[in-house]
Amino acid sequence: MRTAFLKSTGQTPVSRDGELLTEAQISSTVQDVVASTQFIDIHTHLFAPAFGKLGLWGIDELLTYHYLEAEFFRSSDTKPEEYWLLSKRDQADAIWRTLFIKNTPLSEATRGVIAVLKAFHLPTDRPDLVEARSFFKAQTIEAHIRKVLQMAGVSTVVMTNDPLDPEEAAVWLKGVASHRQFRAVLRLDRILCNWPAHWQVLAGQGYRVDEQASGKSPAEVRRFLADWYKRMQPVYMAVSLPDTFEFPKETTGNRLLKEAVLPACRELNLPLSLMIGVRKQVNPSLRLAGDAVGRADLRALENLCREFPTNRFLVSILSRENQHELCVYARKFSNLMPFGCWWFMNNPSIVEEITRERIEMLGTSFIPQHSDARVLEQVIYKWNNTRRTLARVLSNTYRLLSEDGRGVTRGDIQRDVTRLFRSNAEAWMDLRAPASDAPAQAL
Ligand code: FIX
Ligand code: ZN
Repeated sequence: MRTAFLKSTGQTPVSRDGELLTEAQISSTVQDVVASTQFIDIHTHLFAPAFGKLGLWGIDELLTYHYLEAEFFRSSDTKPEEYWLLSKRDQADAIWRTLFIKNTPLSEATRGVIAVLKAFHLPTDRPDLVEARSFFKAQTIEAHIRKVLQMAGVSTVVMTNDPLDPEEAAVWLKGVASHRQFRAVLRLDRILCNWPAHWQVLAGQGYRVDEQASGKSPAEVRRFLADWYKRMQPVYMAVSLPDTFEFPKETTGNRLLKEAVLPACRELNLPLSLMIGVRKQVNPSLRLAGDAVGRADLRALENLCREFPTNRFLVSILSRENQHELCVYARKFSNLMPFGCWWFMNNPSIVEEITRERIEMLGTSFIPQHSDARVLEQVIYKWNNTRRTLARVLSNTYRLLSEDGRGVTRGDIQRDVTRLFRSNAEAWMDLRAPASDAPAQAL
């Protein structure tokens, strides 16, 4: 796919590292550097092969992505309650027929499926999925993962790992071999956002906690985090927070954040990822597709960054209306790292707007994108879209710099693209491949 990316831009010859680029060379050099640099994908819902069925891939999973399910219900007479009774295969057939045959696949998510089919030289206009299904059926997951990440230009995939998800916890508790290209994250939504529904799982594992998270509970949650740190070797801890998140505010979640999670992150030298702005289940009948977005009050973030200056906060905000103030806060707090164009933000028109604003206010001191991929092959189109947009934004910025009086070399561009898509993340978390493929500690 990246070769196709290069070809699609009608390259003029690019220059060597130290030579000042002519204006005509800037764009082609940026394209070449963006296309040839391997990126780190710092937030996904993908899983290493050892997690078996938790890892989603193939055409039926691509088509039943919750972004496409939301679009399907707008263009079909099928009611959600009827759709959920269908098999995965029948759901995929219904979505293919409705969004790709009866209608033109113009949305970002439908175009993404077309881009994946094209990347594997599969037909993109067939009335059915016979050929696509037989192609994916013929793949073996380990080789397929290597191929897909190579096509996407991604060296490292950061997962989302929930120690309170029974299916996933079972894999970790058995001991799971680490994978060279996958790193773990300790996801804390059930602890920080829904303690009353989940505290008994910790109690059941021997942690002396209670429903009010009183007494020794924060210390015991800290012990739980330390135990799962040993088991998972996460590169950061993470939580998704609603648009109504406030800090400070007397809540169980905030007490656990302050007395357990933030001290644990300092002790273990881990950033905490805050993903703020989700309005959960505004339409429950759509299930995973039923979440929406709300503008958050980022003074909560300001208070956290100021009150905990030795904690590092990786931050992605869901509302477009919060993006400019996130950049302002990043200028105030160097322990705040904005990352990605998350979820409803991950559309080329908005990615362009946000990335230009970030470069204008932060230079290269931010992480422009993550894929949030839930299905393996999505990284192909999500990262191709990012490369296409970033190349345009960066070329324009270098042209402005050149006009303002400072020449640009290929070496400059390589250093900047590497910082944006690799070293900013590497400076904040230990992304080196795990020591060996020995199983993570099964305590
Ligand atoms: O909280 C998250 O990690 C979100 O990215 C997901 O919950 C969301 O469903 C998603 O996949 C968005 O792209
Ligand atoms: Zn996500």
